[in-house]
Amino acid sequence: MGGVSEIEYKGKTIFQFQTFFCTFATKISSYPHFVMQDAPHHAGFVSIIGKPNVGKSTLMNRLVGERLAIITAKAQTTRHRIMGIINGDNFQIVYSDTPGILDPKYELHKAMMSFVNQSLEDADVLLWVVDASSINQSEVALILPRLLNIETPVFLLLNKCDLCKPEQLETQRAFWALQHSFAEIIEISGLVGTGTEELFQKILGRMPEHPAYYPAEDVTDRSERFFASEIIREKIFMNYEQEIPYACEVLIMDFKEKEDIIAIRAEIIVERESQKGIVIGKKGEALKKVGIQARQTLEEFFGKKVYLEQRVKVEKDWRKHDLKLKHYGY
Ligand SMILES: Nc1nc2c(ncn2[C@@H]2O[C@H](COP(=O)(O)OP(=O)(O)OP(=O)(O)O)[C@@H](O)[C@H]2O)c(=O)[nH]1
Ligand SMILES: [Mg+2]
Repeated sequence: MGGVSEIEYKGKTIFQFQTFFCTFATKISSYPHFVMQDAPHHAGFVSIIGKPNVGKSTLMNRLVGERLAIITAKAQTTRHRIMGIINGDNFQIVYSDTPGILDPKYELHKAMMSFVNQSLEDADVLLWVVDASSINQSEVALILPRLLNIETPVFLLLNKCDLCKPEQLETQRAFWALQHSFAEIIEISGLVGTGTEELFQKILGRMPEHPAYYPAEDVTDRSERFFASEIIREKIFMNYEQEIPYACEVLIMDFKEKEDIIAIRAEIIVERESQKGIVIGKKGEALKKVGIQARQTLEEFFGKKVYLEQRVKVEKDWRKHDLKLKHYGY
């Protein structure tokens, strides 16, 4: 089940973190086939972009079939580029979930937008997700200029179609067709699964002939510590209102996996003393609730019992400090 193993391949050491249902491994730059295959192999990168809250993370989880990216009803949930990898007999698709595109207001936003830019550069296909249940002209001005100088095919995805009447979808389709020469315009619902099989087939049809980029067992490029911090952050987003979720960062100070339990020590960083009080709550009740919810999801994710210790710490205005952000992995 759990544990870390080392694999030696052509002088390179690949570390594998094995859990109940996921395998994480570091990328090796060009990963050749272990097995000779008759049919050509196709592989490529697919980046999922769009404004905040349109359903990018929900879609990636659906396409990968794992709950990799955290999802909440609040905008700006995702702060990093997270890869989700699927493998078939003759293909590998490396999806990237990205933070929602916005006008940066502080350094954290700038770092988030640099992750978006990176994912635009290396994509073989771009999935631009929009919320078809609410037309928003501003996202055209915000996102379209980024696509004008790239030749990558762009699929415009009319997401949340489960919330739309057929006439509304027709209006949306006509509106978006006028904005750009999209390779495809497809109605989908990442939540329900409508249209996602058709989408997958169309993505597969665009994958270049190429060997796999990652070992076939890999599901993501991210570490177990990363997912632990994201799961705790998800519960913070769900339990607090207004500025609190945005002022919080979660650092994993310790991640010790034993045979029957994982012991995790997390620090929740806030920007001000007043926020610390709110996060902890009266008699520690608010933080306790976050802890209970996080532990439950962590146990589901890692397939193991989890002992979770949380502490809240103030790092004044961390969102505006380059150095602190670098230290936190941005
Ligand atoms: N009805 C419906 N809701 C959806 C669909 N896809 C996502 N949602 C909901 O929309 C909200 C935002 O979903 P996310 O997947 O977190 O959106 P995101 O684009 O990743 O958001 P950021 O990370 O903030 O940029 C959540 O409440 C989802 O449950 C869909 O197809 N239909
Ligand atoms: Mg997201």
